[in-house]
Amino acid sequence: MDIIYSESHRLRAPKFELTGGLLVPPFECPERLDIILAEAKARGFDAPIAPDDHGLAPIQAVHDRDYLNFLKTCWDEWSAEGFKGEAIANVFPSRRMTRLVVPSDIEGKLGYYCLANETAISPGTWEAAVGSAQVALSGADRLLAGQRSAFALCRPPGHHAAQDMFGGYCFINNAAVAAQHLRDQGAKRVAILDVDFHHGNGTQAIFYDRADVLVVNIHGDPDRAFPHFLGGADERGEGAGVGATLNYPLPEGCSFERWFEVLELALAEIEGWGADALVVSLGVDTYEEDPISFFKLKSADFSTYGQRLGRQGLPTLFVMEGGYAVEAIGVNTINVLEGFAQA
Ligand code: Q9C
Ligand code: ZN
Repeated sequence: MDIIYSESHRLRAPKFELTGGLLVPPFECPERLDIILAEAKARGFDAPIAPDDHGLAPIQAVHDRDYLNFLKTCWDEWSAEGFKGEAIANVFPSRRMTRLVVPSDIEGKLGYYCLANETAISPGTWEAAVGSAQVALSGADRLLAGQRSAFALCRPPGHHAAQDMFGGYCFINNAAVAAQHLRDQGAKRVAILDVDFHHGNGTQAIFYDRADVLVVNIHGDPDRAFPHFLGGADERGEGAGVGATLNYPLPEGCSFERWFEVLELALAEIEGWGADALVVSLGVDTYEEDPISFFKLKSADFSTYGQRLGRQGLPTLFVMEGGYAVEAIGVNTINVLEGFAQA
């Protein structure tokens, strides 16, 4: 299985994340990918391959132009204001703040486009996010060329990013960009299976009214878990997309046995729907030791479900999302890929 990877992820290196009222070193850090690559090498995977440059057009196919312009210019506008720290949003168009006009002031703009303010924008964030999307696009190209699978080792992650919103460590929705690219290059129906611990609210929002992309999420119940305001079992799509969104929220402490039963339900739905290709939003924050999540998967369980994904028999693009138990992120991620390849 080809691994696509870009060094440009290192440009995303904020100093701070706002957590529990404190500015702490971010959970989503560059070392995550170093550890995954080291494990891939140790387990006999070929050296990673740099992505091809697809430009901005396939990103604009998913995200709003004004939002992308904001991401591109945010840091410069913020620092020109004389602010000394990283760009952290502090005012939002929340309920009963209904003037949905983009402010020209950077503090207003930042809040307009932000869905959660743990995520700081720092210099290089835009370049890293674009590079991450290129990794996903180049992974999709492997499937279009007839390969059975590919691993897009994306960073920053993407599944919380919606058409015009960043947050949850995400800026450009890599899985959505890849799925749209597959559609635009000839795939008729694409399924996205999001196994990250957190609900992929951005992916769901992007495809919510569409019948050509099935979006399936298995995640911590939003009553107890980020992103809190999307991901209920009753969200099933709208308009032409009714039935093409599926949500499986699960409770705190969820065991692998239960999680795997739900994976079987999700895969039966995907089988019945009839996809040409599968995009897996691969977050390994379902791990029992993950510092910000509450499922109980053990490292061996990632091999088990990787094998099951392989038996599904679809051309499959893995797109890296979350996973914050940094010491185990390599083993858990490669267990999924190796299991898949064995099946
Ligand atoms: N106390 C992904 O896994 N909330 N994003 C952090 C920490 C944000 C997770 C709270 C979690 C975002 C891609
Ligand atoms: Zn996550």
